[in-house]
Amino acid sequence: GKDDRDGGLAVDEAKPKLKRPPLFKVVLLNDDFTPMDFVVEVLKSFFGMGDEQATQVMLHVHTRGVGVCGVFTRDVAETKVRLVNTYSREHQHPLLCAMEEA
Ligand code: TYC
Repeated sequence: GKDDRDGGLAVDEAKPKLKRPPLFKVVLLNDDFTPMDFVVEVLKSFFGMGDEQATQVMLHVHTRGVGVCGVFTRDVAETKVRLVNTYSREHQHPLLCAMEEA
């Protein structure tokens, strides 16, 4: 009860449900073939980055192998991954986008 005689352990104690949703990192993977300019355009178009940040992230992926494009809820992350991979395939580039729980 709210007088806390039960220490908040009563089975009828309703906890306010304010849980934050799980978040997912959307990442780009490096490859040997996708042009750097194409990766920069993807980061600008699908992730709202400016020229400078997009170039930094692209170079990070190029040198480290993987890099974070952004952190989103599950549905948004899934949609970003699908849109980027479809766009890359349409342009005959092997660029891979993926998601992982943050
Ligand atoms: N490694 C590519 C090249 O040298 C560039 C590249 C960067 C490709 C990032 C994919 O996610 C990537 N042209």
